[in-house]
Amino acid sequence: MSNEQTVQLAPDKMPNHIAIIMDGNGRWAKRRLLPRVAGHKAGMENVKTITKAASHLGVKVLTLYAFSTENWKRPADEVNYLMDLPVKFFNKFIPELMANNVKVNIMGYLTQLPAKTQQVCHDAVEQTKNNTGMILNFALNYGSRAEIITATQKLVEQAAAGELLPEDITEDVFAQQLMTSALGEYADPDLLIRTSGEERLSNFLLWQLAYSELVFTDCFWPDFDVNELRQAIWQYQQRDRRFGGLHK
Ligand code: V0D
Repeated sequence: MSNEQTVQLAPDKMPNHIAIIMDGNGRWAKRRLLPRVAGHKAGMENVKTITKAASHLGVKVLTLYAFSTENWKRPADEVNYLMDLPVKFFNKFIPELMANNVKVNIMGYLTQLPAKTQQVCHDAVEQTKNNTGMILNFALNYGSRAEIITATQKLVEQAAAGELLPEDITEDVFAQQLMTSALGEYADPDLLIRTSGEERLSNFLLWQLAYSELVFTDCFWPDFDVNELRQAIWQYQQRDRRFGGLHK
């Protein structure tokens, strides 16, 4: 990867919402003959680096896929370590999030997480709720198909109560039931980045990524630095976004 040079970005074409699938922590560790959890720890440190960089670049929302509903299939000790990362993250980084005016949002099926993980997530949202800068949006125990099913269940409940007719269900009405509705006008990512060479969505934001630009890099997440971020944004800025139409 050519991350020696800093690419020139167009300030008027910055993506408002960047979503990242933070892949490759285990492979980063393996390459260094370290245990997988050392990769997760380095990955967590990099969340701080990229949060700061994105905030300084003027990004409005940074969504990070931290733990999927499928990650429970990993060995128990690895899952236990992962569940402690939000605690470690906030103990270490809350002052910096405050200094950078970053507001934390968390989406996912949080009630299935250990009580202490839920508590620290709740505390972080609470402590940063009056910050007016970038939204740092963690997807935790998140799965996109489950999110779409939950949204559908809520709409069917409204319909069964006689509060909603089939023809009332528009894209906007449906999107209001998704977890990203908390992000308001920036609910849909402009740019999705997946690190570590895999080129698939893995049940992440299937509805919301309908018109997003996708950028894949071979870089492992702990090595994905500010210059890698700038290069991904540069790629985004070279593309011609059409949103299904013929012209912007
Ligand atoms: C491990 C790379 C930050 C991906 C980043 C529970 C895999 C490091 C958080 C975090 C994880 C989550 C919620 C929150 C604050 C911080 C995190 C997990 C994994 C899974 F409110 N990094 N991080 N959570 N990794």
